[in-house]
Amino acid sequence: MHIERVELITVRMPLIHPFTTSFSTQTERRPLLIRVTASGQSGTVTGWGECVALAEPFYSPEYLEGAREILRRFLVPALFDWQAAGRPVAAATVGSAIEHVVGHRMAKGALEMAILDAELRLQNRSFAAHLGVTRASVPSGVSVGIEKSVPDLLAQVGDFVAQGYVRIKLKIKPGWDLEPVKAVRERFGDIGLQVDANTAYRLSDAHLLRRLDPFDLLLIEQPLGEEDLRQHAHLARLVSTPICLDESIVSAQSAADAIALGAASVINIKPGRVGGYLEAARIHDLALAHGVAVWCGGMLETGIGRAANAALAGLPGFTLPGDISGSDRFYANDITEPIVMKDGEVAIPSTPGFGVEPLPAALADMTVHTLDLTS
Ligand code: NPG
Repeated sequence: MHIERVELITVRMPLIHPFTTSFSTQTERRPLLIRVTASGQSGTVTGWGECVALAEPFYSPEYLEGAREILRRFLVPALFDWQAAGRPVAAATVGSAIEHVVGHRMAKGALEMAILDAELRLQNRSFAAHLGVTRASVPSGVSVGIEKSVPDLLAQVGDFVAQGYVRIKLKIKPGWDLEPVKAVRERFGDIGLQVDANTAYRLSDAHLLRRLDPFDLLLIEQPLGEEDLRQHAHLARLVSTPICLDESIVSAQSAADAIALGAASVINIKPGRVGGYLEAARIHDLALAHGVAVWCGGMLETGIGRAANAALAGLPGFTLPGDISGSDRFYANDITEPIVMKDGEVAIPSTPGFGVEPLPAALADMTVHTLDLTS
C-alpha cells in the first residue's frame, strides 16, 4: 500500500445534553479525524481514523491540540520516512514505524486506524471479517453523566430504558454515589447497572464503595487512580462488586500486570486509550485466556469510531454490553450516517473497512481546522 496523502481534520460537534463526569462537563466534542489517501493493486481508496483525545488533558495526558501536533511533527513524517525507505506500509507495520515516539497512544491509534481502514478497503474486506467476527450486532449500553439532581437523573435513565438500552452506566463521585444508585435500582428494578468513578476515590474511601455492594452492580469502573494497581487489588478484597479498570489499562502489558495482581476482574477496552484496534484485540485475547471479562468503552465517538467499536465488541470475550450507543445519545447530527440502536443492539457493519465515512455536507459543515501533511 502506498500512502499518497494524510490530512488532519478537526470537527466540532455540539452535544445534545451536557455530559458531566467526575473530571469535567463537556458540552461539545472536537474529534480529530485522519483522512488517508492510499493506493494499492486494486486502486486508490480513502481511509478514516478518529482520535479520541479530549480538548483538555483531564482524562488522560493527551489532548486535542497536542495530538494534532504530535501527528504533524512526528508521527506522520515518521510514516512517510518509513515508506520512503522502501518499508511496507500496513496497519501491522505502523506501530514499528512510530515506536520511537514515546507515549501518545491516542494519536498513534488514530493513525493506525486510518491505515487499517484504507488497507481493508483495498482488500475489499470488512473490519469484522478481518477480526473473524461473525455476529451481526452487539448489545448496546449507555453511559449517563452526573446530573443536577436525582429526579433529573431518573428522567434521563427512564428515557434510555424506554428506548431499549440493555445496560445503564452511572457516573459517580464522592457525594454522588449511594443516593443515585439506590434511586435508579429502586425505580428501574432488575436492569443491568454499573458505575464509573473515573479515579475519583482513594483506598481510604473503601467504606463508601462498600455501601454499593447491596445493589448488585455489574461492576465498579476505575474507582482509584490510574497508577494504583496494588490499591485496586486491595480494594477488590474489601468490596464484593467486581472491580473494572479503564484509565489504568493503556496496553496489553498493563492489562497483564493488572490481571496478575488481581487488580481487575473486568477490563474496559477503549481502542484509543490503548493505542489502536490491534492492541485492543490483543488485550481481548489476553483477557479471554485468563477468564477476565471485557467490554468496549466509548469516548463519545463519531459514527466512525462507533462502527469500529461495534465490530471489535463482536469478539467472543466481550461478554458485557459496551458503551456503544446510537449516535443520537450524544449528537443531533453525526458526521456519518447515524449509528442506530434498535431493540437494544447496534449493527456491525459488513461493508469494507470500518464501513462508514463522513457525509460530505456534514463534514463541510462541522470542520473547524484542517492540515494537509502530504510530504
Ligand atoms: O458512550 O461514548 C460513550 C461515553 C462513555 O462514559 C463514557 N466515557 O470515562 O468512560 C469514560 C467516559 C469518557 C468519555 C472518558 C470521554 C473520556 C472521554
